[in-house]
Amino acid sequence: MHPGADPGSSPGAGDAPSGADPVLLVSQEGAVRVLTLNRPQALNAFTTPMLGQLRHALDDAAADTTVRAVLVTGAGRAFCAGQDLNDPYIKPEFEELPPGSSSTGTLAGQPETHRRAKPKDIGHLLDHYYIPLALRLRSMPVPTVCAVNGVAAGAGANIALGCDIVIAGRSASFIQAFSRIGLVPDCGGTWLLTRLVGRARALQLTLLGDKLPAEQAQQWGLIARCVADEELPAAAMALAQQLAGMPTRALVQTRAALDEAMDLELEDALRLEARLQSQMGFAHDYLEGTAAFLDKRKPNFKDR
Ligand code: T3D
Repeated sequence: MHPGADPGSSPGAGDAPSGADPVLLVSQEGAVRVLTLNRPQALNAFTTPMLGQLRHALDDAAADTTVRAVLVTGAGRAFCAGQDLNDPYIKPEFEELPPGSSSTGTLAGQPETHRRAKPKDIGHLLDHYYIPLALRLRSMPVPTVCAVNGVAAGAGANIALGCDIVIAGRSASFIQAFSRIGLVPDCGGTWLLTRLVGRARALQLTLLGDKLPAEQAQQWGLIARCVADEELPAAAMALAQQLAGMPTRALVQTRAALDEAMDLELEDALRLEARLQSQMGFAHDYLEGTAAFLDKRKPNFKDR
């Protein structure tokens, strides 16, 4: 697929051949849309078709008014190992040079040959797949939960951290794997990590590329919760169902206000809160929430 093509619209490397397991599973439990990354043989590493499908599935969830929360998780022993390094979009390619040319691009462990790397702008993958995906996730009109069921590396870690509430199994871990292969963090890692854990820890994670176990990730404030592996599916679903029963529009505006407040002076943050509170005050869910409290009954929230 070429940059600019509609992501997810045509098959490509890593896509499921017809009859094979789909690379993304989509299901619904009540008002919770569940999206499961499904390439367990490659630790759910992202291929371009998979990235396109994930984005389309988020678009569908956003457009479907029966959906009031989204739960993202992975099949098998990993959440996601980041970009599939075999994907032709980013895999380095070399061309042989005629004898006598100056040799470039020889890789360690390979015989000395005359070859050079073919120029390839791997940043296109970010422009056409990861940036739209990360922005889609952050602007979902419903709350998002990520159940990290195993290792989350590279873009896989940052897609997880881009969700509103991240809950991980005890055996899960987070790896900013980019520096290990000569890349810089992407998929929002620079923005998210500095906000979540501060500059010192963000630098430690991204420069060293070491594995951060889920328990430590929780202690650092990188994720919200860490539970026993066997409790993860039920705990993540309970969380998503709880969010789905809450006043969706107020939750989503809260996310937006928290993100914006990071870059605001106190007075501007106070004024933003007042503006949003005015809007919420006219909405159904505020009237319902206060009426239910006063009537001592369970509220029935509807706004999205
Ligand atoms: O500009 C751009 O567009 C670039 C965008 C980049 C975004 C990124 O995400 S860059 C970072 C890419 N990810 C990585 O570098 C992580 C690579 N994987 C690993 O380091 C390790 O697999 C893990 C630490 C995640 C897990 O290790 P372990 O020992 O539990 O599993 P394993 O044996 O390494 O992997 C199991 C299989 O999954 C294995 O295949 P095999 O040998 O059984 O056939 C392995 O090759 C495959 N796999 C794991 N990660 C990837 C992968 N295959 C393709 N791409 C992967 N990223």
